[in-house]
Amino acid sequence: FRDYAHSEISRDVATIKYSVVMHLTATFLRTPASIDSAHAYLASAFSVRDRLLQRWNLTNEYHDKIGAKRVYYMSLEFLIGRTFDNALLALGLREEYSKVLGDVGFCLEDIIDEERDAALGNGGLGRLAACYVDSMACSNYPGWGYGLRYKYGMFQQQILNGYQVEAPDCWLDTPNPWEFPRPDVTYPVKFYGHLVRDPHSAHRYKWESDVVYDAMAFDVPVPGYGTTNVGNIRLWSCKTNTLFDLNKFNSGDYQGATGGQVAAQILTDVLYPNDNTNDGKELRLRQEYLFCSATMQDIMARFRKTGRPLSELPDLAAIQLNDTHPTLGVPELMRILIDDEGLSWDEAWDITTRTFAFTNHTILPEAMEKWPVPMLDKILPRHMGIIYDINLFFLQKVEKQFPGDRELLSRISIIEETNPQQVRMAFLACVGSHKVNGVAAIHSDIIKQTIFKDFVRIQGVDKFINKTNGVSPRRWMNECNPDMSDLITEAVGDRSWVNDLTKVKQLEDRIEDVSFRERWWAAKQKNKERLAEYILTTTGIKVSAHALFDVQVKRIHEYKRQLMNIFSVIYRYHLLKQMSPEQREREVPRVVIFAGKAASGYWVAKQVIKLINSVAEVVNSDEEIGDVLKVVFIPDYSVTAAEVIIPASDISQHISTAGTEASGTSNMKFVLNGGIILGTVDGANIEIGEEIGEEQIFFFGCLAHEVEDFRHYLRFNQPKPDAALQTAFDMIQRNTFGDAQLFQPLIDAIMRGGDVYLLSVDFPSYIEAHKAVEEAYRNHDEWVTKSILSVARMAKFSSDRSIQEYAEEVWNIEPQPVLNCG
Ligand code: 26M
Repeated sequence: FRDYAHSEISRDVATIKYSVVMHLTATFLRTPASIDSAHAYLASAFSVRDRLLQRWNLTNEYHDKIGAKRVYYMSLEFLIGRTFDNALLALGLREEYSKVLGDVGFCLEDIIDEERDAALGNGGLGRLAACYVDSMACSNYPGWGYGLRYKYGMFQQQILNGYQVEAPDCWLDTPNPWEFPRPDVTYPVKFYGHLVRDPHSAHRYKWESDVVYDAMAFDVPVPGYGTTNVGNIRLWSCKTNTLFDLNKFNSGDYQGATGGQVAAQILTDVLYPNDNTNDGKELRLRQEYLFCSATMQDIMARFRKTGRPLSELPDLAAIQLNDTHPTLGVPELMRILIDDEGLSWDEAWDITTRTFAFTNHTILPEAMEKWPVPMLDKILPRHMGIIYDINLFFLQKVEKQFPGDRELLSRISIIEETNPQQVRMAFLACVGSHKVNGVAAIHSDIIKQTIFKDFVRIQGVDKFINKTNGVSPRRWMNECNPDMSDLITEAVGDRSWVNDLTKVKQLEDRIEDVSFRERWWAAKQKNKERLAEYILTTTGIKVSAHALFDVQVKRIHEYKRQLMNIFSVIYRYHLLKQMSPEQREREVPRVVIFAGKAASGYWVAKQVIKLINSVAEVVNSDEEIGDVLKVVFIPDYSVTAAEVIIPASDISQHISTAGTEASGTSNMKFVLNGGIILGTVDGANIEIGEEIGEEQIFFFGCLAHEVEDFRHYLRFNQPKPDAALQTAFDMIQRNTFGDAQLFQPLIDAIMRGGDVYLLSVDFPSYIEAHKAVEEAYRNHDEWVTKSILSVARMAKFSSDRSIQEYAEEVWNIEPQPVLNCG
């Protein structure tokens, strides 16, 4: 047994072939006649997984043995995408598997395409969590992600008649090689019920309830690139814990006997498809609590095994809250420490606040999580009581610090005095944590000046810090852009940049190298051809890979202003129609590419998708226009689609109203792939500009500090659209893109709804910025220089840098590399 565990499974092609064939025959019951690509994928994946699980065991055994402090990244979302190719590259076995698959008649690229995305997230926040566990594994930090194993992930988007139609994401209908069920790691989670006071202690209660669900763990290995360490994401799946009601079963009521199971399943059935909105649904609250309770029980179980006193919990565990969604972890830990472990309130509170830290990802008012007190009180009576006490003690402290300031107390109270009362989860997370951070410099400043202003005064400014987001260079460069990655490897001398992005600096030495520059351009060209192919198969639209690829792909949301983009496309179409054929000939041909999902209940966002598709239909079939302008909406945007789209962009748009996009992370991905940004002075765009130089980025629009005045003005005054925007309105209203009535509400939101996102304000400078982009693109040499210089200066935006900062300034953990197998 020890021999197996401590000597690495052989890496030679013959052994790999043997293991793949064994899985084909023994795991999947295939005969040589019944092998198809689906099973070739599964067998290869299982053989890779064997190798990962061995390292997974070594990693966790080692971290336990040395008593390492671990970080637990709690997130309701992990947008993982595919794992197979990622694992092959991490293990350095891509060539070997390619050879083995070739020998049995398959092509690795096709086999990779058999895998379905793990789409357990909505967008930025979920993908960030996945990049962060990747960086923890690659940098050898002891850390785990904790999340939920949704049976249905992010819905699949179809476009029918120009409208978004949602279909369920049945990703678990085929075997999932990347999860490892752990039936022995199962915890009971209570709901509802009543409290019995402990006669011996003022703070202790017994919580009794018949409604108990079970949460069972599934472990997802996270391969570290070029290291033995393998990280872990532990996902909870919900089932009932009373297998079935024997009385009902014996009386023949089979349906009733399993009724509990049917109800329980629902808790982890489906991911809520909301992004930056909080719809306050009770089922979502129950999901959040199931998640928090199982996670806290698991962390405590691991801690108890060490035999160390409870006061040392913060020395062995750091817990990061990915937004407010896992905030019930705070009262849940308090409940365990007080009711189960018998600590005093003060001891428990000290341990809790030293353990938790909180990341805020948004300041949009509609995204702020609030739960009605009556709902919490009914579902989680003990936690409601604990939250009241947390609030009481906090307010008492503040009253002492600032005597008589009633206004202040009502502003900062965790309980909002509305009817019904609501629990402000951001305040609870803040009070329960020792550090609070925003996700880009501007965002961290804004939260200190707005939602947490009073807290800065009360708790001190040092508690509020910035941790600018980052993305994984493994997935977002090395994996998705092999040709550009080979060029970087050539400039650096080896592939070490994949785990140390500071090395891309050396690209600057190649800036004058003509052959290098040509190959750089050719790599982009090849990526554009790959995307053109993808567009053809997914939409049927033929685009020229020689046109400028202008890309906006992200969740559809008013604040992200896809509407402003499509208005500018309409205006461009108008201009082209005014031109003579000779004039049109001289224009830079352009393909405007959109993709993204709208939350199912977000009507305006869905109308924006319809408008984009209506414009696309008219423009693309206009023979006069031809290749000079094409408009494409790629359906079903996903991590895997992003891996094709992002490496192919010339310019990408990140055009949120200043102050509304906390950071953005795709902006980083585009630039890391040699693309240029057209964007507002918002989120991480600002820091990207600082790093790469203002000549490498096209900024436009008003600044965050000007927004309030514009909004105020527009509340009382009609917007004044400039001639260009008015032209776009007119064309829509003349039914150029079908029934104008469909789109009137979009125009009304600007002209009558106060233009909250300031389209009319920013439109003129947006059009000017487009002109500047076009002029720059005409100068081919200048463009290549911008592209190479940008990548060379982007080291800051590796998630490895973000994770190192969190590790040093928030979590107080250190890298613990597992030296090797053996
Ligand atoms: C809330 C309540 C109920 C159901 C779902 C939600 C919810 C889910 C996801 C709310 C917000 C969610 O995600 C927000 C998000 O993705 N924010 C983005 O986070 C990125 C990573 O920090 C930033 O780069 C983006 O600017 C920010 O919009």
